[in-house]
Amino acid sequence: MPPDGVADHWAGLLLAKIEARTARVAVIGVGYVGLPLALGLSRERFRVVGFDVRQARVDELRAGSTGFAHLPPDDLEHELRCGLRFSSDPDAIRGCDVFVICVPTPLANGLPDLAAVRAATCFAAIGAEACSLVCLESTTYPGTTREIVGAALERQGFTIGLNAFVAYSPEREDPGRRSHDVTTTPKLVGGMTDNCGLVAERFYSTFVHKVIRLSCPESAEMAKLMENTYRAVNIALANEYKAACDAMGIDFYEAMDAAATKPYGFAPFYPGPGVGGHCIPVDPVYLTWRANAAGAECPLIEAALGINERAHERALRVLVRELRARGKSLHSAKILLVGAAYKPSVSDTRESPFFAVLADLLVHGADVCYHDPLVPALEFGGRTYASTGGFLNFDAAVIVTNQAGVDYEGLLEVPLIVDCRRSYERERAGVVRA
Ligand code: SAJ
Repeated sequence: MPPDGVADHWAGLLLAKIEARTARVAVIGVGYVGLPLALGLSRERFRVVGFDVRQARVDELRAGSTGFAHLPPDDLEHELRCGLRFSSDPDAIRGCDVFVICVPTPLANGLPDLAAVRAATCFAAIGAEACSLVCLESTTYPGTTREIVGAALERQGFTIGLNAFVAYSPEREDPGRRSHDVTTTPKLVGGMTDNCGLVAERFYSTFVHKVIRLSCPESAEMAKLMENTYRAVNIALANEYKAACDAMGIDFYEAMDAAATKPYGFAPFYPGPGVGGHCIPVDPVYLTWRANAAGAECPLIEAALGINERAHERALRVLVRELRARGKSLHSAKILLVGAAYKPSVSDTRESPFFAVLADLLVHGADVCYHDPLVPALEFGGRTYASTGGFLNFDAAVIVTNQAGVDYEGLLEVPLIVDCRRSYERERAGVVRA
């Protein structure tokens, strides 16, 4: 029987399948967001197909490899044995009852690039048959769900809120975090209609402990952008504090740690040579782009993004100053960069500030190597670099990311270390904080 409060025939049928766990669910995009979601749904005994356009990704998952250092294979291997499937064939998701879209939303030439969202939406709209729920999880600007997902389903002949249900529910996946996972992180849901919101809320409530329903997709889209823009602006503020503290001869870290003892109204952020990942440097641009298009200026957000983009210059300044103090120049100096990943305990190098620092050093004629236990090799400027094992014979090292698994005591072999991440809790000979 359809649950009470749901008048419509199709919504009731879909809810009944969701409640009974007989609903077939397609997760479109099985990367660092889609894979944990597919595993969580499979654990809840839904029949799940993980869809990805990359055949190599499908093959990797079918072979039981998550492809991420922070996601061990055990869970995947178990769910594969329980029926979790992966495919790159659109026919594999035809007729699914629920489609969840978890594809990248990068920038292209500094502007929002929704090509993957449009393609995934087409797969869902074509795959949807009698009645389906389609949820977009990718971080994007307000209006995307309605203008792209809702419109695509309407072009297929569906009536949103009657025989197709569309909602936005931002992903809150934090790679490497141990304190929360997909089931314990509160989930926002905003439906295009009341029925859409209800169906989406009931769907997520089957495996997420706390689901917060909003009045529309735009509120949920904006909430997500607020979350990540908050981080970008506060990281920029930390970078500005650091520069001011250096100029005044104040220990930034002592002052920030002290301010962080305030039990309310404050959250600590720390400086670095830049902001990496595919969230924090990117998501605020989705906000400013849409706000500007609507006639609103965002000078604070844009200034913050500029501060973060230039933060690598501070690391270079300190390195040049300290080499000069030792009678050396950057030209032909042997420099070791430590930490290529965009943050500790991950192997992801997307948008990592490592590349800005590397470019600076190469432009100045330095001979550069890198060390990152989680990033065995990388490409830059048409050249392949492999992570070095030893620390001998370097003039200086620059710690870009305080990556896990680095032998920081052994690194002290290097006569000069420019530490951009407070990798050493107390002052050490040869270590200069940038
Ligand atoms: N960073 C700083 N100083 C800081 C914090 C971060 O320079 O005080 C740098 C990091 O080194 C990194 C970049 O910013 O290069 C982004 O770091 P992040 O800690 O924000 O990590 P992300 O990009 O993985 O952000 C994710 C986001 N999760 C989702 O979007 C679901 C973000 O919303 C989370 O708040 C964040 O993880 C988290 O809290 O760890």
